[in-house]
Amino acid sequence: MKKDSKIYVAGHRGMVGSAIVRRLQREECVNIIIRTSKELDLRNQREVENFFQEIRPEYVFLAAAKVGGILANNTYRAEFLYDNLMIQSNVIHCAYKYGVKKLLFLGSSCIYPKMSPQPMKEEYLLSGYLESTNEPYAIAKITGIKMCEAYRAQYGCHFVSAMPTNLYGPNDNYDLNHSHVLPALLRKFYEAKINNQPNVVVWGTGKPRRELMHVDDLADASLFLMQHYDGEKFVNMGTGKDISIRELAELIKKIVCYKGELFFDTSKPDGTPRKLLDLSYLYSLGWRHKIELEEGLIHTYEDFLKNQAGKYF
Ligand code: GFB
Repeated sequence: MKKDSKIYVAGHRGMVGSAIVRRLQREECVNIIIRTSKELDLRNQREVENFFQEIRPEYVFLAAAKVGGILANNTYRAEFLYDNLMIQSNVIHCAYKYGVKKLLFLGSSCIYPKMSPQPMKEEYLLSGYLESTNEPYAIAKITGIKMCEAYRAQYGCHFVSAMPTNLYGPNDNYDLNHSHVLPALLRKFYEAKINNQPNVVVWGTGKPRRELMHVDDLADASLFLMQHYDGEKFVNMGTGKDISIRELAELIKKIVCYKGELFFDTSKPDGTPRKLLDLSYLYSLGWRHKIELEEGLIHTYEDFLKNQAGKYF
């Protein structure tokens, strides 16, 4: 990939896509192609065909997806399945049809079985039942992996898949019903502090563990794979360290300087008990994360205060 290559970032307005654009800009890439979902509905086969026929991108970062936390996944099951299947199928097929040199498909660590041995190796895929709350999303992402593999096998396409762990960072979603745990807790502790609320409600038991990777590390790893990896096997991407939801809540409480109590609402689902990724394959390729959780959390809270807090008041 060269600085003047035609690089399409699908999903550039999301947390992942915007981080990838920032990382490409740092590389002084001068031909980054982006389209909003109003300009190009990736669920619409004809629109995607017309876009690829006209623009002919050379490289594609497929970061567009319908994403959300445990409640959103469990509420909008049909949308999570349909939207993600349509987006990825249209983009992957047109990337083949219009000669894209290389495509990177981004999935999620929820593709692994709910009770998978930990840490989870890439070969554990499809070795057991999925977690029910995000099964539609997981099935869609597994299909994306298999589609990239099949297009490589039949047509020789240079399509690579990467499976990131739970992500956080600038431009995250802070809607309390649709977001993931980290942004939800940042906002909840912030609002509890400024409104002098006596406690903050944390969903579930607090016992599940999550591995949390800063999205700037993900963007760096994505560029690394696009430049240096062209294998059939998909690649786990993470930090190799996890934390319980209770410990995460305590850490965010400290960073926000909130003095009240935690209340665990066990009527809400815990979801997968643990989903720590095995990163030995990624490490063997030569990449490791740089941003540790506490440092990443502090920067993300600063970004929230600067760019997000005002939206809710
Ligand atoms: O981040 P999260 O929504 O998604 O939830 P998953 C992680 C854990 O945090 C669950 C708990 O055990 C939640 O019950 N939690 C505690 C909270 N308080 C909150 C809160 O206020 N909001 C939220 N959202 N959670 C997602 C999948 O699973 O992981 C997606 O549903 C995707 O498909 C994503 O794969 C990476 O980590 O459980």
